[in-house]
Amino acid sequence: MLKYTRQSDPELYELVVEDLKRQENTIEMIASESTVPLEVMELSGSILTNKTLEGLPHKRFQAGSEVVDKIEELGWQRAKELFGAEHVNLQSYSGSTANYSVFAAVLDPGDKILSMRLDQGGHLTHGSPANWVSKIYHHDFYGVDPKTEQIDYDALEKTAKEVMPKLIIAGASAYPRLIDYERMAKIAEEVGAYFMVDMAHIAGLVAAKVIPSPIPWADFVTSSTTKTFCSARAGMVFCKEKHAKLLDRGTFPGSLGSVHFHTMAAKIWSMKYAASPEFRALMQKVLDNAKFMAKAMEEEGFRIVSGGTDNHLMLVDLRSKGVSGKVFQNTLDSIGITVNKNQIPNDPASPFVTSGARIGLTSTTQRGLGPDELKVVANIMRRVAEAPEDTAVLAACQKEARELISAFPLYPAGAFED
Ligand code: DSN
Repeated sequence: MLKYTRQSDPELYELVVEDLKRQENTIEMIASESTVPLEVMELSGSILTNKTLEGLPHKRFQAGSEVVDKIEELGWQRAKELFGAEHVNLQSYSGSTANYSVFAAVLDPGDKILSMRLDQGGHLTHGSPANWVSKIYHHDFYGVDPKTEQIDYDALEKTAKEVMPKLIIAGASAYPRLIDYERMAKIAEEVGAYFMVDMAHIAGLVAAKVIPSPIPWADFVTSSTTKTFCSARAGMVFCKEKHAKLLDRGTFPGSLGSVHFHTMAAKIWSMKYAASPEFRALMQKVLDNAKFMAKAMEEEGFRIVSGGTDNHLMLVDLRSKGVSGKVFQNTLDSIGITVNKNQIPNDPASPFVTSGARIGLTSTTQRGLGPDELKVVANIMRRVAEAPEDTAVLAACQKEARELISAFPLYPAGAFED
């Protein structure tokens, strides 16, 4: 692995090896993570990083584009076929810049956006006061019903009719339920708003057709290509053909510069992989494992926000255990399980402390963990939550976690031999 860096910069090389070991020894349950196939890693580090170009195929601003034009066009073909979309732009560097491309495409400063509140499951780039987007556009928010902890569509509709936003955003980073895209599209149509879905977390599940797709309902669908799509650290945006020019201009020159062909190639490889029966089976297992894990956590005395999950993640309310999300995350990390602290709806605790944790099943499912192992993980989580300062309990949990994960290699043996 990294045979040139090993020679020229051993200090940096050793740190990368250290993180490989950490990844190998960790039960990875951060919902936005996945383990990329070796081809994704290979292409992300390929010679395509050398090419500087702006613009679209056959309309570039620099020379030497004849090969990468073919690559980008291959990507369009695969992406449109995989997701059943009319138009795609594959130039986004991430899920965040995918969102910025759409804002640049359809919004003017001061325009109104209606999106899900961050502390109810939404995303920073959808209008959190902490994000620069909130300085440019006016934001109103919808959230979840306090009883069901699922999106309150009636309240959303009422707010949309009062506010008359130019853009309504669906999609979240911590929402475990399916979203009613049809209803939201109708609301958007009634108030004359564009409808955008950020499917960053669920793109792999959508590609595998194991949950419903937002593509038929939305004007724009944005995504990162990490997370359940299990590909490069990059993004993509789909839209209806009638918005194609707007989107392409919003991407370049609207919000991005030159194209990252190395990560684009990795995404394009993943479009082929995501169409395979193997990927479909993997995504079905992710769903099954998430449902199983939610039940296992309930059996260990945790409350699952909204009573379960329909996707790859769940939100766990930790209050019954008297532990904060911050302590739960840090203590689990110390014994080799990674999750992230997360606010639960109407959380009395701050985002830095939180009363909840978000747990995702993509990475563990990729490694091969199933119900037998997840039952053990849920049991470890209970013991850690109930005794986060008991060093004997933590030592026993660390040993069990390490033994469990060591039976499931991160990558095949010899994958990184030179
Ligand atoms: N959006 C953040 C998350 O869901 O974890 C980072 O990708």
